[in-house]
Amino acid sequence: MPDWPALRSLMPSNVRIGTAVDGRVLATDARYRAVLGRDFNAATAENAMKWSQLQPTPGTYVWQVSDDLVAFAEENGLAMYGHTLVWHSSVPSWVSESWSAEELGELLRQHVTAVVSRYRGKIWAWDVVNEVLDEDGSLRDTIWLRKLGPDYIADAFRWAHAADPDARLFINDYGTEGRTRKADGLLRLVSKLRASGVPIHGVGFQSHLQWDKAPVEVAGNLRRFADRGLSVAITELDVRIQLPVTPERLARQAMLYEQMLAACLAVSTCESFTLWGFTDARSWIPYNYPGYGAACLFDSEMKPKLAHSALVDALREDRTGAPGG
Ligand code: 9MR
Repeated sequence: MPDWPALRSLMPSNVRIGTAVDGRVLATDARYRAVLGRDFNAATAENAMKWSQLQPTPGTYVWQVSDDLVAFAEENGLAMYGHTLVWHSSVPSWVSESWSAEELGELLRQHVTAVVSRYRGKIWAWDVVNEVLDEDGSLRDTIWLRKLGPDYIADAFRWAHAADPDARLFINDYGTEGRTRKADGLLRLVSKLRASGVPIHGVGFQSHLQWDKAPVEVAGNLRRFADRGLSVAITELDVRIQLPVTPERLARQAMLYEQMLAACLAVSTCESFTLWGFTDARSWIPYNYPGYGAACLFDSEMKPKLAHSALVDALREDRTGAPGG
């Protein structure tokens, strides 16, 4: 068994430490399962709960990978974070603009209702809508906006709430963790939704970072949302390094991981700190950013990197809450 300090045993009891989980790797890799169950107390399906995975052809749901992940989480004391109900990407090709607005709205309602109902009581929070904003803070031009108009966002929250009234409902995006125009737009959007009584409870900040670029004023930015009565969460943190990996780059990476944790712990409503995968052996980065890699806490041999010990040290020094389990 591994011999490093388990992150989950060091977290304050009111903040979860999570990671994206690749459902197919979970099924086949015992070492992956061991580290997941030991270091983390929350899990997000990296892909298994996306529409294209759950309903690749009309009317036929494929629940297996997602069900297995939820079962693993239950057996190992991990809280499940659901990702994601409404997105413009990873939608099956049969969900297209050839449907009428009314039909497409009904397909979306059915999808949200079916998925949330299946896991009612088993998922503590859902990313209800994902990446609905453009860089300038306006609504992103997607199939949903074009066909259904801007109300699709409020509708999705209402449908999700009806299907599981106890689930915490989040809006999730990238490029919003620091103070950016997009973050300002997000604040405007969630304030409007709250003012109209839409059941939205939290804001997820993905935080896909690069080793040599730090987001600006993360804690202050998160606090703006907390001040409006919303929970906040770091939902998809990783820190990609330009190859080759050097000790200096690993040290910068460790610093960024630590700064993001500190920002979360500094905001009273930050409920979870989630990484987008925990091992360099299984990360989306090399496929999407050629020339970059090594973005996770563990290397491809599942050895903890400097970033892991930086988090351990930071948590041992943190006095903001009692240790959890
Ligand atoms: O890591 C995910 C990758 O395996 C998938 O191919 C991709 C498309 O579904 O999505 C990746 O995860 C994304 C997440 O769902 C939303 N935020 C950005 C993440 C990285 O692209």
